[in-house]
Parts: sequence; C-alpha cells; structure tokens
Amino acid sequence: MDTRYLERLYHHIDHRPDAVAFRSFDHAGSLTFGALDERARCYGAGLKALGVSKEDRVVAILETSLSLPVVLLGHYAIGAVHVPVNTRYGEVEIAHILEDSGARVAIVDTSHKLSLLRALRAANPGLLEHLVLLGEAAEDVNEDLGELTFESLAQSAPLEARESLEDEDLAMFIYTSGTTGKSKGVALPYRAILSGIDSLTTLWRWSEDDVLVLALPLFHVHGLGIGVHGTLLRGCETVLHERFDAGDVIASVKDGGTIFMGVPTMYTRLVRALEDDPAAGEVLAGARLFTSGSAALSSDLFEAFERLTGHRILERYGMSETMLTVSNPYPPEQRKPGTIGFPIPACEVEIRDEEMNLCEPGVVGQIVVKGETVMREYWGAPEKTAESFRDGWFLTGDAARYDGDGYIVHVGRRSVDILKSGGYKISAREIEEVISRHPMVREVAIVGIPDDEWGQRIGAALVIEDGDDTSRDASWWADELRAFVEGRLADYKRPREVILLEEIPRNALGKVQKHRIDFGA
Ligand code: MLC
Ligand code: AMP
Repeated sequence: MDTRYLERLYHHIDHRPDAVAFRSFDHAGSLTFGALDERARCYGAGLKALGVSKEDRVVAILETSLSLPVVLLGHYAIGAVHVPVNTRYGEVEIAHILEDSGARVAIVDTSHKLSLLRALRAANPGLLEHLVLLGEAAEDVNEDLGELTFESLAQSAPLEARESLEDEDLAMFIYTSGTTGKSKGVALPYRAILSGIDSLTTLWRWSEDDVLVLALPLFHVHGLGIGVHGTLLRGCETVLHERFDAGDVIASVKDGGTIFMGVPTMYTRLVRALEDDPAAGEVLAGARLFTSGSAALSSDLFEAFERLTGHRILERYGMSETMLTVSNPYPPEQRKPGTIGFPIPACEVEIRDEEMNLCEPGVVGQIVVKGETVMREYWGAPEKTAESFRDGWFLTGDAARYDGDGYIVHVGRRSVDILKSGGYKISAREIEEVISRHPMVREVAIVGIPDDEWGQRIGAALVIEDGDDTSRDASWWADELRAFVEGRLADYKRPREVILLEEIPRNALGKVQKHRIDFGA
C-alpha cells in the first residue's frame, strides 16, 4: 500500500499547523494549515452524513476564496473525487460535466450558477442529489430542492480520522477539451497529481519561506494543481487573488510575494503595466521566481520582462492528462527563451515520430509521456483512453522538437481543432456544435487566429442559409453569435472575428481545410 505522496500532502498540515497556508489578497482573512484541516474535516463530516463516500464525485463550481482549499481538502478527507469546473462555463459545458461525472453533489457559490444548476435539475431530475451553497448562493437556499448551505455542513463535528487512502486512489477529475465536441474527464489519482508537482516545486527550490502570489483560476492544472497542491506540499504561504490584475500582482510582490506563476497573457499585461510605471519593475525585481506555462511564451515577451525586471521567466509545460512534465532549469542563466526545457524527474518525456522512433534534434515529432504523472484514464471512455496511449506512452497531441542542446521546443498542437486562448484550452468542435444549432447557420468552421496577447483569438467562418437577409454582414453576425453563445459556453470561447463565406473550403475527400480560411491580418 503506497501512501508516500499522501503523506507529503499532509506533512505541513500535521507538523506545522500554526503556519499560515492561505491568505486573501485584501488581508480580509487567512487560514493556517491547522485551521484549513479542521474546517475541511468538518465539511467532510457533513458530506459524509449526507451519504457521500469514497470515489463519489463532487462537482465544485467555485470562484477563488479561502473556502476553496477547504472544500478540496474536505473532499480528500472522505475520499470523494473533487471535480473542479471552470466558473466561466455555460449551460452546455456544465450539463455535460454533471452527466458525465455522475456527480451526486455539487457545490456552488454564485447566484448565477445556482440558477443555472436549478434549471438543469428541473430539466433532468436525476441530476445531483444535493446542492451545497456557499457565499452569495447560500443566501437563497431552498431545502425543498435538496439544497443546503456549506456553513450548515461545516458545523458538523470534525472527522476523527481522514479516510484511509492510497496514492493510487482517485483524487480529481479535470474536464478537458478534446478534438471531439464534448470534454473528457481526466481521472487523476493522488499519485499523478502529487508526483509531478512535488518534483517540479523541488526543482524550483520552492520552500516554506516562499510566498506564492496566486492569481490563476483554481480549477485547472496550473492554478489548482501547482498553486494549491504546491502550497500544501511545500508549506509556503499563498496569497489568493480573486482575479488577475497586473497592479494587484505588483502590490502583492511588494507585500512580500516571492513567486508568481502566470500564463503568457498575464505577462503581456504585466509588461504593459511596467512600461507605464518603470518603478514597478524594481518591485518585481525583489521576487525570487516568475514562471510561465499553459501556452507558449514568446521570446519577445521573455526579453521584455527581463529588460523591465531583471527576471528570466522560467517556462514549463504540462497538461491535464499528464500534469507537469517539462521545465526549464532553475539557474536563471540556463533558462532558454522559446523552449520548455527538459523532462522533470517524476516522468519520462520524449519526442517520437509517427512510427514511435525517437526524433533527432531539429526533427518535429509528438511529445509522449510515461510514468507517475500520467492520468489513470478518461472517465467512462475506455476507447478514448486506449487511443491516447501507444506502447505505454501517453500521446499528448503536442508537436515539438529538440534543439541542439537537448532543450524541448514546443511547436504547436498537432490538431487545428484544439485552440488555446488566454491559456484556456478550447475545442473548435464544441463551438461549432453550438453555433450549428443557430437556425440561420448552414455551416461553421472555428479557427484559431494567431494573436500576440491571447495566443490565439477565436475566428468563425460562417456559411449562412439561403434566404437570410443579405444586409446582415459579418459585424451583424459577430453580435448575433455573441448573444447566441452567451450563457451556453464560456465567454472566452465566443468568436471575436467572423467572416462570411459561400462555402467552407474542403479537399477532394470532403475534409474541411481550415488552413485555407483567411481572416486577413
Ligand atoms: C477575454 N477577452 C478576450 C478573451 N477573454 N478576448 C479575446 N480572446 C479571449 N480569450 C476580452 C474580454 O471580453 C474583455 O473585453 C477583455 O478581453 C478583458 O477581459 P478581462 O476580463 O480583463 O480578461 P480576463 O477574462 O480576465 O482574461 C485574462 C486572463 C484569463 C489571462 C486573466 O484568460 C485567465 O485567467 N487565464 C488563465 C487560464 C488558465 O489558468 N489556464 C490553465 C490551464 S491548465 P471587453 O471588450 O469586454 O473589455 C494548462 C496546463 C498547464 O494549460 O500546463 O498549465
Ligand atoms: P490543458 O489540457 O488545459 O491542461 O492544456 C494543456 C496544453 O497546454 C498542452 O497540451 C499544450 O498544448 C499547452 N501548453 C502547456 N504548457 C505550454 C507551454 N509552456 N508552451 C506551449 N504550450 C503549452
């Protein structure tokens, strides 16, 4: 029975209960490791009394607050599987996750998402047994609908002992976009989550003396995975920002922050802020480490940040299915712009060609991963799981090459149907499926348009049904799609540019050729 990683997860909770674990940016509150554990055990006991037990899924649609780590650890304390949901998701995405995960309980903290969940339950009474309400949502609790407040659960007497778990037990499902329309639930055991983050944060010399400035959303691998689990593994203090704001991040570093992790879009905004206020560069110079991931960091951005702060951003790479796998080295002079670095010790990472032969330097192949950091499966989808492995290697779908010094250079996604905007992964097919439901749209192709700030912006090429009002031009359709997509899908999936075509370009076999769709400069 292996519990090595679980022991590390609880090490600081069990040995340094009085140290501060999380604090809010506005200083309104903080949680020591001991208080975090106590609150989590109370909430866990409340859930257990509802009948939630090991491997039951609990969906969490939560904005960043001090309650979020309590909820996560409450689920872990009873062995329930934490299913974080992007708070920007709309009806289509959330309905799918509730159904696919088979969750018995969901916890939610905004009135808007509470209304959405109520509507989904009204339409499908088999969905969820209980809704737990937190924050603003709790003000409107309706017990007749099987709703109860987080506070009422958290008043339970704390569990005397956490559920006895092993590293191989399931901790979390992270829903991630694929080349098909519907997202897949990546089933992650504790071993997968903790091995890579333990290895990565050790590589980054992250310690109890660090203060992490955490302004990433807490429902993906970056913010929740590295940010929250890194805090627990390394025993540092973490400052939670409700949202990213360049000025707030600078203020947090001034207040003692030593580490900042961001997606490239955040660095674009930080550079803009520093260009307006060069003195802020001196403030950031005082931090220890800036890291970037989730999307490619351009060499220009790397250099601009170095010029303004003296810091060479440490770029690393990962994905929901494999957690963190590749990182630039810690010594600043060894961090190479335009590369993601080398495999971290917790796993094997190689670049292989179509025949699974190792690629020579300069030759583009696919990143493949093997080892402890890899997911167990796609939940309920054995065929998709089988397709994503070959010879024991997980196929990431990312194209890359080795440079002359052995650093890995990320080249892009192999599929044009997987996009990244602002660090969020987006399935073109999912947006296409939703837009195709518009009665006047005959066909749609979603394309990622390269963009300095966002990585990619979402473009929609539309073929309109015959007989539609010809005065409706691309700009009319951009507004129409905004309204049509709003509420159904996350706002960042909304097409920002629209073009109207007579037909979508196809090859002789009828396959759509997205590279031939031109959105202009
Ligand atoms: C928002 N806007 C966009 C957009 N999103 N425009 C184009 N494309 C997009 N995707 C617009 C808004 O409508 C608004 O316009 C304006 O930009 C400013 O919006 P904002 O609210 O200030 O921006 P915000 O929504 O906060 O987004 C920026 C961000 C966010 C960078 C903070 O995208 C973010 O938190 N990204 C992190 C994603 C992440 O954590 N990924 C990790 C995945 S895990 P207007 O006109 O209304 O003003 C992973 C594995 C790994 O990938 O390795 O880490
Ligand atoms: P997600 O499934 O949301 O976790 O996103 C994972 C994907 O993000 C990877 O497959 C990559 O395409 C992308 N990604 C993560 N880190 C980097 C990076 N440093 N450079 C380029 N792409 C990255």
